[in-house]
Amino acid sequence: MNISSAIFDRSAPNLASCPDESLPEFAFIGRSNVGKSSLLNLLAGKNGLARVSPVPGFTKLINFFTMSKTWRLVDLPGYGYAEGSRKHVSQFNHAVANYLKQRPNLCCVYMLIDSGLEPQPIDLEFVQWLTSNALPFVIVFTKTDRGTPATVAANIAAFTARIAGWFEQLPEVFQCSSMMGRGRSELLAVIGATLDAGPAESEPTPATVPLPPEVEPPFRMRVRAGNVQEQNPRAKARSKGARPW
Ligand SMILES: Nc1nc2c(ncn2[C@@H]2O[C@H](COP(=O)(O)OP(=O)(O)OP(=O)(O)O)[C@@H](O)[C@H]2O)c(=O)[nH]1
Ligand SMILES: [Mg+2]
Repeated sequence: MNISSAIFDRSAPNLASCPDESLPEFAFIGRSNVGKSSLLNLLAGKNGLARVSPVPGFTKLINFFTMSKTWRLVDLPGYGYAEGSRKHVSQFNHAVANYLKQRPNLCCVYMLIDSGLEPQPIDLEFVQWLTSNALPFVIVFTKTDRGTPATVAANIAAFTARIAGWFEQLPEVFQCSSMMGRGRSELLAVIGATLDAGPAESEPTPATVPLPPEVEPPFRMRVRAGNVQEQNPRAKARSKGARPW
């Protein structure tokens, strides 16, 4: 897929500040420091478009980039890293959750996972949250240049084994290394196929089985978003000791 232009549109602190809903959007989510902004730059073909940093928690707003004047890449703040006041952390988690759940032109979420790590509970929980919210997503294992091919393959196999029972058909799984430029064409093909197919084809992979009760929503992100009590009165008790994000 050819990208004729890649332009920063805006940084939004909340859903109300996002641009209009006229263009299809593809968003990057994952733990802080997993490589979301780097992957956005790789796909856009423009280093420095999104700001990259070794410091976790660097991206703090919802950042929109318009590609070829016809679709957008969206760089989201990561989860799993809390800096600053609880209020601040809660506010931007609220913004991310709102964006993911309420943006009608969001076509696909790239769920990024560090290929150098064994399955992390927080990533498994996030896959569950995406699934619970019926969001269309693909899984992208990042930083494949860092580990040996055997370690990368073992971590990917372990993660997919953990989530396999939740789906009739697993979400698509990709590998990438922004440092080595790996994975670009495969990930752009996801966008190309979605744009070609139109909205009807971008349905999420449905979960086949109800998620296990102990991991059903309220997901911690919802707890942080502060809207869970109406849905589940046990949420407040559960949120005690939850990760601060
Ligand atoms: N070795 C290697 N390092 C990478 C790769 N992708 C990103 N990095 C490094 O990982 C660090 C974090 O990258 P970012 O792209 O800023 O990560 P992020 O997910 O946007 O992080 P937050 O905005 O903090 O959530 C930076 O030091 C990058 O240079 C990769 O493919 N390989
Ligand atoms: Mg970032």
